[in-house]
Amino acid sequence: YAPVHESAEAVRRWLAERPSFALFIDGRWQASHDALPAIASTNPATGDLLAHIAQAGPQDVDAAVAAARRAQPAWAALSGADRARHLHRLARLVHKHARTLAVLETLDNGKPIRETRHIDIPGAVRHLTYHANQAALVAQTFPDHAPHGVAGQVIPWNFPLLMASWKIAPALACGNTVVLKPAEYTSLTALYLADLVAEAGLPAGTVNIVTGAGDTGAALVAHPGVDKVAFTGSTEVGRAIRRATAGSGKALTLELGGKSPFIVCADADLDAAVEGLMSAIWFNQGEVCCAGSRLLVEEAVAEPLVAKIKARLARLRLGDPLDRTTDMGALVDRVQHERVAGLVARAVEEGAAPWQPDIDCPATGCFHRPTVLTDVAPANVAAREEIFGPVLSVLTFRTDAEAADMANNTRYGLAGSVWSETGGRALALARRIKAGVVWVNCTNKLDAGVPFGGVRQSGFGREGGREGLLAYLKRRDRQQTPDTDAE
Ligand code: TXE
Repeated sequence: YAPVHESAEAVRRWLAERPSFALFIDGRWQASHDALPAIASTNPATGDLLAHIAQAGPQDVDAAVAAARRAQPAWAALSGADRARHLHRLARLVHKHARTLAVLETLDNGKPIRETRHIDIPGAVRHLTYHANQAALVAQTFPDHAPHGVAGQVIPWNFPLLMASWKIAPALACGNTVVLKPAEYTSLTALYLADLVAEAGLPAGTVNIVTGAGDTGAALVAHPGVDKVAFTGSTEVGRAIRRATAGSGKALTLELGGKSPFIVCADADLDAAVEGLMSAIWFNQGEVCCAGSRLLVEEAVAEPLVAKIKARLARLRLGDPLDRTTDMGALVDRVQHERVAGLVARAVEEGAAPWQPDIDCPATGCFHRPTVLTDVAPANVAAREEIFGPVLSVLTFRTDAEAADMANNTRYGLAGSVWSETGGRALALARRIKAGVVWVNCTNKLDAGVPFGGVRQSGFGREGGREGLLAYLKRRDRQQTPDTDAE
């Protein structure tokens, strides 16, 4: 392990070379034509300025989509083995730069270095590698399918590089080219990835990265040259994208918000459940789409479980994200920090009882103490709205039927988990939960080979595995040959 300060030095050098970033279009860095004001990217733990990133306007998006269109036929015409070689090269480069990328991600997002080193960056490598392997097999596995063409992809800020790889890897594996828009708070690792895309020798225009805020994303998804739109982010923006693409003939997948239930039965291993909760709601500061943000606990064990949660949180280390002993870092941005604090205040006004551990918390920066809300009524905002912060809402149930009803009493349906030492009971309860994935006696188990995605207002479409590949393919017309498709 390279010490954190050595990687931090590499990041400082990389940032110093480019205090302001251009756009990565057609295989090279290009200045924005639209000349919109740059966006200041800051470190949420300190408030320090990291860099200025360009805000792509309509002409820039146009140029990126045109480059992707030009590159797509040749990319699709490569053999699967050749596409695999390109993706493997990119995966190896991300692996080689993992230490630097981990520090960059931590500085830009605020999450602890332990997580970027062990989860975010290795996860991105795993995703690229898995899809490199799939690239070699796609034509064999899906002989009746062809790529959509150009994929326009918009991603959020909670797992910046990981989300970029979730989007780019399957699209490229299937023969699509890509225009990716990272989130405005956290574009730096995607820009670093652009350098690696160039170094890996991917054909110009295969991957284009346009930075900017919501307007840039809106211009991208509405662009007539985009054939497939993939979005991860808030339900509200997902709805706007669905409206904007309706009737356009574009393929669409949406991975949106959640309010996932974490159900603990009286016969559960409570200590294991507490550790599960640490991952479900306090990992990544709670900024996780599938966060187990609603604890539904059987009344008989509510008191001992909440006592154990509090004892565990009293040992949590909150603070400097670059410190390897830190468990929880800063929220991504001041706006999100205020949003979380505002929702907690509203929940308390509506009758919830708040509790926070008496642990050190930096006085400046976007830090929010882990919070447990008890006495949460089903109508309370904390039982209904995605808070996207380190805040657990506790509700109790008496029967499994009641637990299932409460679990499904939400507009979302992304994930859930059930904890019980009686296998049959856990599985029966799991089956009643309306969600894309339900874990039993574990949580947050994600893998490139396993489809992930939601139902209801958590979106539709799957990422990962066979279904994730199919999202980047369309059925070939019977008359079409593979050659005409590549023209
Ligand atoms: O999300 P947005 P925000 C939830 C979470 C969070 C809240 C607000 O509850 O507190 O949303 O976060 C781009 N057309 N999630 O405002 O706006 C935007 O630039 C196209 C949960 O940051 O959805 C960014 O790249 N794109 C979620 C991306 O959408 C648009 C993760 C996500 O930002 C756009 C993030 C538009 N009209 C937030 N407007 C999850 N489930 O993982 C914005 N964008």
